[in-house]
This record gives sequence, structure tokens and C-alpha cells, in this order.
Amino acid sequence: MLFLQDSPHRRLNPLTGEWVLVSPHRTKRPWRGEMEKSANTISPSYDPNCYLCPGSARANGQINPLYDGVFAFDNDFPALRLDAARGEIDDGLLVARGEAGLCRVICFSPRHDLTLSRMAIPDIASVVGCWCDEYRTLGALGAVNYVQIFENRGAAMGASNPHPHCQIWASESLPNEAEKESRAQRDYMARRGSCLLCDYLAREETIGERIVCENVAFVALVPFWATWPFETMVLAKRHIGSLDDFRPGDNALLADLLSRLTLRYDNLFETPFPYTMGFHQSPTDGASDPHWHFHGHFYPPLLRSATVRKFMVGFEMLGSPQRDITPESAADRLRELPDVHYLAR
Ligand code: H2U
Ligand code: ZN
Repeated sequence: MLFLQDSPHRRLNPLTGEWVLVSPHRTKRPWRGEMEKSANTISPSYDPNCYLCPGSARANGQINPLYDGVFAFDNDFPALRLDAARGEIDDGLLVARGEAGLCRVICFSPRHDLTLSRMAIPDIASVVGCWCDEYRTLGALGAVNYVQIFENRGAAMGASNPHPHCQIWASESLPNEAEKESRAQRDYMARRGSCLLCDYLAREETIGERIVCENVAFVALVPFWATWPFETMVLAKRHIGSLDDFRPGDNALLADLLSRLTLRYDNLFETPFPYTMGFHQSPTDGASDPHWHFHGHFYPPLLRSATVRKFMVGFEMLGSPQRDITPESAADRLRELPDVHYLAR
């Protein structure tokens, strides 16, 4: 299919029903725009001014314990509260509803200077174990119907602190992305009698050209419909709906995959690679969701170097997202990188 590599075309994201414009012929265009500052400063392993380090005082005055593994706490500035007012308006045009929920912060490590990409796999497996516990505990709350785990890494993605951490927002409603993906997976299963992402993964395993790395339980690939230059998806190979369906051994296998993917990202431009990542999984509303397939998304903004990022502006804000380098060439580049971290070589 030559047009996919050298001619403008649109690709459909079957999880959202949205199109991305791919313009592979544009990759040689000169760049005179903004250069992001390289973030290659080495952090200390403990920062007395960091509110996430063990023993530090947080903004609300609480003192963190001297934790030595993973540490989870209620966000001191939560976007959602369990005691939100129960208001509702709907006149057909002005529609609003009170939204209950809660927000957590998870520190991955007591070490201020580490990142997932540089943590030992058993330590990342403890983070995965914490995500499983949080998904179960938060999901069991009557007011919580969806649990969104996400990490904003790097100043370029708006992270407020380099200490390795993620957030969890547990909400009453399905957020927009989960809602779109839920509908698409449900419709696909109703139409075809099989799972959208199981079928997609089988296709990608046969073709092979968009796969970045894999182990027996998980695979990382650049989706056919990726919008960010080095966007990837992490897919469970078994048809499981959520972290609640993990078997013994899966925590370490997801940790292994996350380690190999994130250190490839760092190796790409030899810089701590910024991204927003997170997992999409079954809602916790008690309904049966056989159509849901557990997966993660990595959305990194960097395009050509540690200092050149992609902006989603112009046509992308008003029309559709657009990319120049093809998902296939992004996958080639990521796959060929060594899976030893550049700082450890
Ligand atoms: P981000 O780096 O992704 O913004 O996450 C940091 C979160 O930590 C943010 O949501 C919370 C902020 O509200 N926080 C606390 O809960 N306590 C603090 O003392 C500072 C920051
Ligand atoms: Zn810290």
C-alpha cells in the first residue's frame, strides 16, 4: 500500500471514531519555530524542597512518612470531591450535572531523581501492584464509576514536580475518552461478536511493522492511527478488562514492558522523554463490560529532538490532528533503539 508511505491520507482511529491526517511527504520541511529547552539537568536523589520526598511537608502542612517503596495519598488540591453538590440543569441547551469523585497521588519511589525508565523492574512491579489496589478500592466506592490512572512526565507536559509520581482521578461519570472508547468497543463486539482490540492486536502481530517491544503478556506498538509522532499503545495480550483481572506474574510483566518502552523513549533523543501516559479499562459501575480490553496510551510531545516538540494547533485544533512521520517509521526508530538506558551505558 504505497500511498500510506508517500502520499497524504487519513487514517481512522476505531477506538474514538476520529480521523488523523497523515502527510508523509512533509517530513523534509525546514523548522524555524520554537526550540524547547533541553531538560538534561540531573536531579539530586533527595530534594528538601520537594513536597513528594519522604519526610517532606506538603502544601497543606501534612508530613510525608519516611516511605521506602510506593506511597499513595489523597491529593491536597483535588479536582473532584466525594461531597460535590448534587445539582442538575438541562434545558436542552444548557446542561450541567454535579460530579462526585476523588483524586489520589502515587509516588513511585522515595528517590527524587528516578523515573519509570530508570527504576528496577521489581520496583515498577510494586507501582503496578499499587495501581491494582487503588483501582479495586476506589472502584468499590458507590460514587466511583471510573478510575483514571495517568502520569504527566516532564515540564513540557505540565508536570509540577520531577519526583516520579502519577495521579488517579476517580469519577462518577466516564470521562470523554473512556466514553468514546467504551461505545466503540461495545459497538464492535455487537457487530462482529469479537473484541476490537483482540482483533487489532492479532492484525498487528501478523504485520509486525508497528510493534516496538513485547513479552508474553503485553505488547507496545505505535497504533496505525497514532496522532503524536511517537505515540504508543500498551495492550494486554489476553482479553482482560482491567487491573482487577491481572494474574500473579502480570504485575512484573507489565513492569518489564513499561521499563523497556520508557527507556527506549529516553534513548530516542538521549533526554528524559516527556509524555502523558495512562490506562483505559473497564468502568467500575458494576455493569458487565465484556467489550473492554485493558490498555495504556503514551502521548509524548517530542518530534525531532530533545528541543523540538509537536504542537497540536491550527488545523489540528480546528480540523483534525495531523502527523508527518508515519507510524511505521516511528515504530522502526523506537524498535531499533537499545534497551539499555543511555545514562547506564
Ligand atoms: P502533577 O505533577 O501531575 O501536576 O501532579 C502533582 C499533584 O500533586 C497535583 O495534582 C498535588 C497537586 O494537586 N499536590 C498535593 O496533593 N500536595 C502538595 O503538597 C503539592 C501538590
Ligand atoms: Zn522529591
